[in-house]
Amino acid sequence: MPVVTHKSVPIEGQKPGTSGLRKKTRVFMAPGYLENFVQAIWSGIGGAAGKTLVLGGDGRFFNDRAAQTILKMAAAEGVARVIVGQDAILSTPAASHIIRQRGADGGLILSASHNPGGPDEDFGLKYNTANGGPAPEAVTDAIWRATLEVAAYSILDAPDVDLSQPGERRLGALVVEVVDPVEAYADLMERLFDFAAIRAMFADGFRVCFDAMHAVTGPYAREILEGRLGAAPGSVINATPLPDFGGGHPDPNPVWAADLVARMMAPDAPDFGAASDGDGDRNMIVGRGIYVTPSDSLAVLAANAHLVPGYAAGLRGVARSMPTSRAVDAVAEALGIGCHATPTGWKFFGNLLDAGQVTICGEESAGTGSDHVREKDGLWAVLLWLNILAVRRQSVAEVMQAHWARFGRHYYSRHDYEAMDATAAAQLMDALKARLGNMRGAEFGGLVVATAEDFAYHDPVDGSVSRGQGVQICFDGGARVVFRLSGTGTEGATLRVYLERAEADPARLLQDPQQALAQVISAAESLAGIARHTGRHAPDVIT
Ligand code: VG1
Ligand code: CO
Repeated sequence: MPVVTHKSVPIEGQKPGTSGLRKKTRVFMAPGYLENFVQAIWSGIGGAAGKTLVLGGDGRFFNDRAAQTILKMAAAEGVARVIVGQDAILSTPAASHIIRQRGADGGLILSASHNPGGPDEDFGLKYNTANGGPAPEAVTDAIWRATLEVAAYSILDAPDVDLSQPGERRLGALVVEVVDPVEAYADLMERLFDFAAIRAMFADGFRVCFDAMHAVTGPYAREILEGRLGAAPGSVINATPLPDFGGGHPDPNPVWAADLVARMMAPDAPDFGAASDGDGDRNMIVGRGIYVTPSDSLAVLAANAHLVPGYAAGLRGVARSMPTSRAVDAVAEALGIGCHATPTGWKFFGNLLDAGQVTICGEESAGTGSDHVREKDGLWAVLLWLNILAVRRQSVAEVMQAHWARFGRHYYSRHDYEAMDATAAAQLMDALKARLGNMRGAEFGGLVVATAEDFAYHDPVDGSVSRGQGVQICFDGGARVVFRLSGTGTEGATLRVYLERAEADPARLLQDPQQALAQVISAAESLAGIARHTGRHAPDVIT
């Protein structure tokens, strides 16, 4: 079969970083565009000839076509073996696991995560390295530079490979190994958690509702929760992955998973509710009558992980992204273990996990994970919660109240202003940064600034420094606000405002979070002048 060379289409705009390249699907579908990025990946990783790679995605529109293109380009490049999920499906954590388990050189993951899918929505591609985690900045920068130089790409002129059944196929000299996307991952979960205890809890009548949001975790949750753990049939809803995720955003938060939250607040609610995102790396946890913020969930998991077989030896340390609430810091302090604050994005946890400095990490955006893979992992968090509940024999609400009574409560919320004019958003951030030096001691909405900084991260493992990771303003008394621009949107700019206030008074642990944060919210507005800069008077999404 001949290798042919075509002209590629240059990639313009935002530099692909943390989450790879995310663009409108039609942009990716333009002839030569996806191919430019794939050719740049080969070049950015120092050539892929002779290597073993993992390939799979979240099943969104164009997933199947993109996988065929990548396989034919891998064959032209001289890649030795590609391990690909059946029908080109792999959740992000499952792909991370297979890279590690099989000792692969890396992997290509087709996903735009929580962004909607379809011909007029979003598509994405990212590269993970041999440790199973998102490529570090040195690699993503090399790939980005290569995109600017690639003028042509090579592809094998061959018919599509049949990915519908497990087994080995050949594409020229390339071995295409099609694997069951769920099995190895489900086996890993079975090694980490006490499946017998969770099974017994389900057998006792414990009811769970898992909303797969028509995204990739459907088959995983069905096999693990209903299959291996014996949860009642129908416990997993929206379980069939659809190319457009049924028209919604596969983003597990109270806005996009409103149906699940409503079900959990109803009188006949199940005991436990959860949802996951497009590519299966995030999670939302809801108890009967109680929504658990991702920051609180991270803290509860860190405080209770020792109850579970995979973490019985205790935690080496924990890490959170800087905007994530400091609830987990309080747990780390009580446990006497280290607590790291990293920039937003999972790749920064990789070095700490590889160096054995942390065991559990998480982000306020509903990503939690551990050293079992090098990605955040939605179903893992759900199973860890279920195992903890099976051991503690308490409801989610009881676990939360006990946690707050012991560690205090960190009221927390994120306000997102989406699809804003990119220039206005940049001006808002620049104006804030210009004033950071004079903020100390100044009063905003009744709160006095204690520290104000443009967050820079000094990686304790490799010494690298990442600057400009968000404006963090802490007030006297412990309240905090963080401003940053999203790096994953595909339209205009998204401003994220993260708001936090710690409460230790036992009589004030059960307030409505938006009310408990009212003063911090008004301080944020007077600090940044969001309405003045952008004309927006309220956020689009509150989580
Ligand atoms: C968002 C979240 C961030 C997360 C990233 C990728 O980034 O805030 O915490 O790591 O998405 O998650 P941003 O730059 O839009 O704030 V996913 O589930 O896309 O892999
Ligand atoms: Co995701």
